[in-house]
Amino acid sequence: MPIEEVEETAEAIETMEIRGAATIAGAAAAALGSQAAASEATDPEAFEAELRAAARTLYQTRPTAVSLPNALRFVLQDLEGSTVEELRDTVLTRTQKFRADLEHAQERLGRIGANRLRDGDVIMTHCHSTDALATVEHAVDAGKDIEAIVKETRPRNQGHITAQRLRELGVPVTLIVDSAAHRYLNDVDHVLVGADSIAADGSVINKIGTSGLAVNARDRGTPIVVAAQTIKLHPGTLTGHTVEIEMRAESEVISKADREKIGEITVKNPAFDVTPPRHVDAIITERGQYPPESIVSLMRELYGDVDEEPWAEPN
Ligand code: RUB
Repeated sequence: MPIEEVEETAEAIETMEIRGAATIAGAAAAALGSQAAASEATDPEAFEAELRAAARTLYQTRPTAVSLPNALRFVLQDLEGSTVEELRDTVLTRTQKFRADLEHAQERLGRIGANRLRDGDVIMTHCHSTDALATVEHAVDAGKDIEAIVKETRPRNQGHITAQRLRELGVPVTLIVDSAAHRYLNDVDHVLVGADSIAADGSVINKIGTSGLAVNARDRGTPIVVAAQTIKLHPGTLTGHTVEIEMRAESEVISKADREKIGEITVKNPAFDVTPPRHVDAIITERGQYPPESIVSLMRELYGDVDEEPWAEPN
């Protein structure tokens, strides 16, 4: 049985108290570490079964951000050790390494992404991405004046978090409703977004509305830049799997009272969408900047031989 901390982390991810692909990955790795530290298993098989069960609880929370299974895989794949103590040490060491790597990767990505931003540039953001904001933070630290037009990002308004973080960095912010994006793209030098998953063909899966924004940006000739650490690369897409798009509750879109007033309707609430590579100018990772079509080479190098689900029960 997973420990309470694992259950609580899973619940917090599912309800979006913990949200955003990088943050979800860090929290999931930490929860696996806690499971290992607290385990009272007396034999290696029982210990590994506990870890797999904890990983499955975390894995089932949100389906689109591949950083979550990538984190679980980093910790669990080919566990080394023949005693419970050795296995525990392996899990704890990997958990710490994963979290440290996550932080370093974002820092490095931020420095690379900041090179694209010039003094006086205006960016447009969608949703709240810590990877995207890392690039702004580094540009600001380098003394560049950056302004931001922030889309509110219905239905959960993650744009409000972005606006607040940008204000903390001293960046002037204009908040707009999502449907005003096209109107303001002429005033923007870069659209800057994050990613939940990146597919082998360079498609970017991110918060619903990203693909429409990218189409509008193409129409206006505004470059669209995706800031995404390599834990956002989806290894399953190398073997033909597609990325599952999470559907969320209709209550995020409309209140019960409004829905009843309108009458019989269907409400759909997909949380993410797919932006094809032809609408993306660059993907910035901690390993450098890539045209979307060439990201597959990096994906093969980093994830070429992954075990797809080390948390599945052995047959
Ligand atoms: C978050 C979202 C973010 C990515 C990248 O969606 O789409 O753009 O997760 O974030 P939600 P980060 O709010 O539904 O989790 O760069 O922080 O990993």
